[in-house]
Order: sequence, then structure tokens, then C-alpha cells
Amino acid sequence: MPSPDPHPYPRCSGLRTKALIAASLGLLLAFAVSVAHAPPSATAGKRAAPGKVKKSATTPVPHEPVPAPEEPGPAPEEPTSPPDEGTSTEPEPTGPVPASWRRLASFESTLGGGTDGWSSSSPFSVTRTSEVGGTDGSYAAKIVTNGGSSGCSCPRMKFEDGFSYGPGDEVWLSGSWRIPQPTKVAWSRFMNLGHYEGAGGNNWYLGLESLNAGTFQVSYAPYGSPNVAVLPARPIPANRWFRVDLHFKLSPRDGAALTEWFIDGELVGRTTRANMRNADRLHFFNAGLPYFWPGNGNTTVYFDAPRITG
Ligand SMILES: [Ca+2]
Repeated sequence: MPSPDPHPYPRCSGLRTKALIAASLGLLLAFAVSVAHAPPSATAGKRAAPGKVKKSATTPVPHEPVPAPEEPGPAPEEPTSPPDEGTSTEPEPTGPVPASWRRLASFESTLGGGTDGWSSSSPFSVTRTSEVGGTDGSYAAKIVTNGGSSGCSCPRMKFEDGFSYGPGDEVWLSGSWRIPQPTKVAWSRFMNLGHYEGAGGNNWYLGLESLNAGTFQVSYAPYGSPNVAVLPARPIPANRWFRVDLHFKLSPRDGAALTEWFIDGELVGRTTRANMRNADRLHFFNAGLPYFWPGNGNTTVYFDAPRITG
């Protein structure tokens, strides 16, 4: 039966043709509507394939962002650099105490060997002894006072061979002491670099000294007061050998200098505060007891291994 066929077109072929055309248009319209109203997932599914093909043709575009996420790779490295930069605001650590020195003395065979001489005016007595060993070998210098001197109260050795240090120069000083009674070396000096023009001149020194009973500090002064502390006072180790290394980058300007203080190889102080009284150059090194305050009375100090770089 013609039931499947549409009833309106059985009699006339022209009408049938029109009907067929209309039916075809209807079908096309219905298809278009169905496609237009299809769920997004369906249209996406249907268009995905051609889309993929199209985009694969332009793969450089979507894949370029890939390196972009990789570029942040360096970013994780950046967190490691800020801490480094942070520490660089502090004075640069300079590493361990030098292993080699330009000048040194150990008192193993003579008191004066390796030095440029001793000053030991009476009533001081300076001898070589092995009674308490030393930090370099088994002998040390033994300094005994009976109250100091009204003249040069200065049982000290020196390095003075024409060197000279001024602003911008770098130098290490070193010495070892064994001080049975640290309270008996107040207002006394253990080692220093010096600038000396003669009586009444612009004389000054930079070094390690005690301004109070039982403590010592790094400071500079015009051979007398005022003493300017470069690094604050610390207790003097009592009745045992200890070694002090001082590292200077010299400058009379705060922020341009560097002073580092090591005790037994351990850094105990560091500053960029000025470490020169003025720009006058330092041209000799004294150690032992470059100055001993007579008011301390009788005492004994052992001393070994004076050293200097540069
Ligand atoms: Ca020695």
C-alpha cells in the first residue's frame, strides 16, 4: 500500500516532483536543525576529528607553549641565588686562615731567629723555654715582668723589612700566647701594625690589645688614647695556648674596610668598620707584649709563632 508514500502526490507527477523537492528540503532542514541543536559533546565529537587534523597542521603554535612552562625551570634556580645575594650584603667570607706566611718565627733554635730583633728593656726578662711547649714546635718566648718599665715598657719582637700597608691593602697578622693570669695584662698590647714618625708625629697603631682586666679587643689608637674599638672585647683564654689571627683590608672609611678576628682558627668577629686612624701607612709589626702597663705588676706571658702575610 501507498501508505509510506505521502498522500498528497499520487495524482500528478508535477505535484509529485514539487512534493519530492519540498520533502527533500524538509529533510535537509530537519537535518540542519538536528545538527544545530545537537548536544555540544556530540558536535564536539563530530568536529574534533577535523579540528585535530587542522590543528595538527599548526602544531608549532600549541606546542610552543611547551617550552614556556619549561622556561620557568630556571625560576626554581632563582630561589637559590637570592640567599647567596643576601649573604653578599655581609662582608665576604674570606675562607680559612692562610697556610703560608711571608714572615714567621718559632723560637725553636734562637729567640731572634726569623725576627728583625727584640726589645726587652730591663726590668723585663725574655728567654726561650720549653716548659709549657708552644704552638709551633716545642719552644716559646717567656716574658717575665717585675712591674714594667718607665722607659719602653715593651718586651716585643718586630718584623720591619720595608713593607708598608695603606688604604686598600690586605694583610694577615698572627700570634700565639699562653697567659697564666689574664687579669695581669690590662691596658697592654699583644700585637700590632704601627705607623711611627717620631716623637710628636702622627703615630698610631692597629692591633690586639687589652683595655680591661681579663679581656682583649681589636682597636686602633694614636699610641695612647683614645682607643677606637674595631671589634668588641672578648675574654682572654686563661692559662692555655691560644692563637689569634687578624685579617685586615685596610681603610679609614666605614664600609670600605674589613676586619676579621680568628681565635684558634674560629672566626669570632667581622666588621667593615674603619680600621685605620687615618691614611698614614703602617710599616712595622710588633708582637709579644708591644706595650705592658706597669700597673699590672709582676706577671709572666708565653708567646710563640708571630706571623705576617704580604
Ligand atoms: Ca715555637
